[in-house]
Amino acid sequence: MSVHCVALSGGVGGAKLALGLSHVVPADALAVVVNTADDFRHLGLAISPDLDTLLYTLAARVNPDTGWGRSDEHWHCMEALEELGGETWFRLGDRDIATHLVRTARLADGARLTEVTAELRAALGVKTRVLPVSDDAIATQVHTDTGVLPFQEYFVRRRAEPRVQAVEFAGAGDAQPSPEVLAALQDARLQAILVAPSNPWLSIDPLLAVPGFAAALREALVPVVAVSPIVGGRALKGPTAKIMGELGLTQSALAVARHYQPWIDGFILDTVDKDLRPDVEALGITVHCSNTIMQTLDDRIELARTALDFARDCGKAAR
Ligand code: FO1
Repeated sequence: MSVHCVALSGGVGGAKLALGLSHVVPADALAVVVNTADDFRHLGLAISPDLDTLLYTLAARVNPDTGWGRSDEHWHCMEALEELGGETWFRLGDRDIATHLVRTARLADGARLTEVTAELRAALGVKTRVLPVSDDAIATQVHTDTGVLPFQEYFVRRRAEPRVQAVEFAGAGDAQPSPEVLAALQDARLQAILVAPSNPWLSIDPLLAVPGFAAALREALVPVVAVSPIVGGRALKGPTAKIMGELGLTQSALAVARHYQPWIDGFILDTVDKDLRPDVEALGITVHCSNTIMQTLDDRIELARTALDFARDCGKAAR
């Protein structure tokens, strides 16, 4: 029997696990709930970076060098934009722009982001459900030593260099999870919820900041298992460890486990962090140690299998 699974994901790191899961879980039994707080309007276009990273990865059309954007990309539009003195700090490839044009037009027609994403997914031949956490706008605002910056200004334009003091998810408190997300979490066949090794503070926290999503997660009667995005004190991708330091946290997988402790049942530590096992278990969390570095497709599939097996074995903690 197939395992019914919901995965929570940000962009590049989450997409790797989602791809692994898509190889071991039948498409109708897998839904990936994706962060939308990185979304923004740029050059008049509605850009949803994490949703697109998931779609392109699952469609085997992602740029293998960056993990975001499309493979076989051309940059004629950016070159022409530069000539015209337009803004080029956020690199939009020609093929990628087509996605943003379709999304922008469909949203202007009144379609929900979930519907547009389903249409793009169908067009790209992706069978796995890719679900924005909400159809309502959520926008990460990063409070830094140089002022409050919209997420992409902080992350791309300023290369995540300013020191982070706090992270705010504007609009999240009033946002509703989409009906599709609630249905996935309330599906009687659901057996596991997996938290991908995405940035807890920038990619997973915005999901939890949507009150109806946090409530549905708490009410789900299945094990919630997180994969650590910190391995040997370093982030698998991006500025997670840097931000942890700036927020006054120890740069270790233990701090991630503490952050997730109120709502997870199991935690996958990389083997190099096996010495942290007793400290994580002392939080009331069941621990599994395995390789979590996903370099190849086989690594992604292996970690997906490991996480599903572990979720089945670890059960639901009494809280
Ligand atoms: N990340 C960059 O570091 N530089 C870029 O110019 C850039 C452009 C871009 C265009 C489309 C897209 O879907 C993603 C893009 N990203 C870029 C990645 C993205 O902004 C971040 O990785 C995520 O928001 C964080 O998950």
